Amino acid sequence: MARLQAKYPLEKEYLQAVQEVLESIEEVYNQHPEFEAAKIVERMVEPDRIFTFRVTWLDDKGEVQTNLGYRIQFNSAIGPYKGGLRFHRAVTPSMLKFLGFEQTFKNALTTLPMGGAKGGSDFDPKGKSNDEIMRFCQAFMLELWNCIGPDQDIPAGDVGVGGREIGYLYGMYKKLARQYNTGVLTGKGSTWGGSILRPEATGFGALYFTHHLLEKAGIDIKGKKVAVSGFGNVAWGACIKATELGAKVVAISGPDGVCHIPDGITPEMIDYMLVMRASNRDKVEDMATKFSEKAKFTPGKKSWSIPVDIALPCAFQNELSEDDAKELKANGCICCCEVSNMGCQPGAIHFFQHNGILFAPGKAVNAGGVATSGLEMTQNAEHISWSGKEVDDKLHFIMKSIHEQCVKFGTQPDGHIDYVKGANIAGFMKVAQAMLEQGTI
Ligand code: 2IT
Repeated sequence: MARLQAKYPLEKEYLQAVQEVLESIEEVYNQHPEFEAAKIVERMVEPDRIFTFRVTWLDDKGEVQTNLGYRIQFNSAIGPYKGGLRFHRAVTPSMLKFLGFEQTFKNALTTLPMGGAKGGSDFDPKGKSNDEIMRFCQAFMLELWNCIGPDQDIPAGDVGVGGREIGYLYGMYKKLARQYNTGVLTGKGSTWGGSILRPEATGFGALYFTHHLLEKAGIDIKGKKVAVSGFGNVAWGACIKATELGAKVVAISGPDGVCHIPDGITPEMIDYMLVMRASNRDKVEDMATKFSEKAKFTPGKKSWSIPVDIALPCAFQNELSEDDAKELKANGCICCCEVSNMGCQPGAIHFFQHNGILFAPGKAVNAGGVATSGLEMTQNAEHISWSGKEVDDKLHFIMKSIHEQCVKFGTQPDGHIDYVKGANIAGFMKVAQAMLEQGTI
């Protein structure tokens, strides 16, 4: 850690992600001198390679705009590089390095053969027209297409990249590569190679995981009040499944504030989340404007200020602070499952773990998204598409297996389950073993 801190002093998120994993695996690592001899950790913390490129495009006024694009191919020990693309104004190499590092362990947990990668751009979708989004995606792919392939590196969506963006990216890829190659991107439309349930998969998987975690603790999810943050793709899927399992989602949020929905979110409101995202306005207040009798908007507040049993951060890294964790606890919260990548600050995790609140980390909870991307790749390779039930059954099985891996590697001598340790050790052991078997490369 000291060496990495000296080398990358400004890469805060990257250092935070690495620190958490190294702390978790220290004990196990020291029991394996062969890992130490092969310098597995020193190799694992550095990406295999980073592509950085300029993306120049024309906005609706005909003015030239320039952004930076990145693809970080982090680790390919257990499969081709796999991970999403994030379009957000705050994207930096540090952010994508943390995400690529996390992705490597998450993908290992899915039981599927996928390595880790992440990419994206500092392009800000907020306020952009549909045409601008399309021109940006095309310009981005003009640089990226040569670095990716169905057996090489398979991008997908993340914050700011959903089905619409994947469509524009794929259209341009196909034109440049002159091959249909559906398996080069996941999250595609269902009529042209996309998997049924991929849009819902991250949220559905997160709720399957939460259900298993609560069940293990002897708690029924039915009737529980849930706070979700964000209103994007992940929050949307989480709201659908939470409601289906009999829980009540009473809060969603945005950069502008929180919407309190005392009687629980309705199917109409869940559908409206999609409209809100497509508008690129980035305002959760729109929900309260549309459903003024059911939802009350408070500017500047987070979902964690609403009294709930279960907190599900679904938006961005470090969105839940130690103070938020304390407020949740004071209001009776019993469980926090991180759905966003690294959604909780280290102080919040520490507080949850030492104050009897069940906590599970993003790389386990949200792995259903990339797992279903893996299922999409399989369908593409076989040139078939599975039914919704087939995909859902497989997703459920995978989430159950991830939960079991966490329990296996995270059960402490006193019997309590440390899900952070469990997820990190399970993911690490698989990648480390594969690296060892493939020699010094
Ligand atoms: O963080 C993630 O796992 C994703 N954004 C999904 C990645 C993928 O390849 O589906």
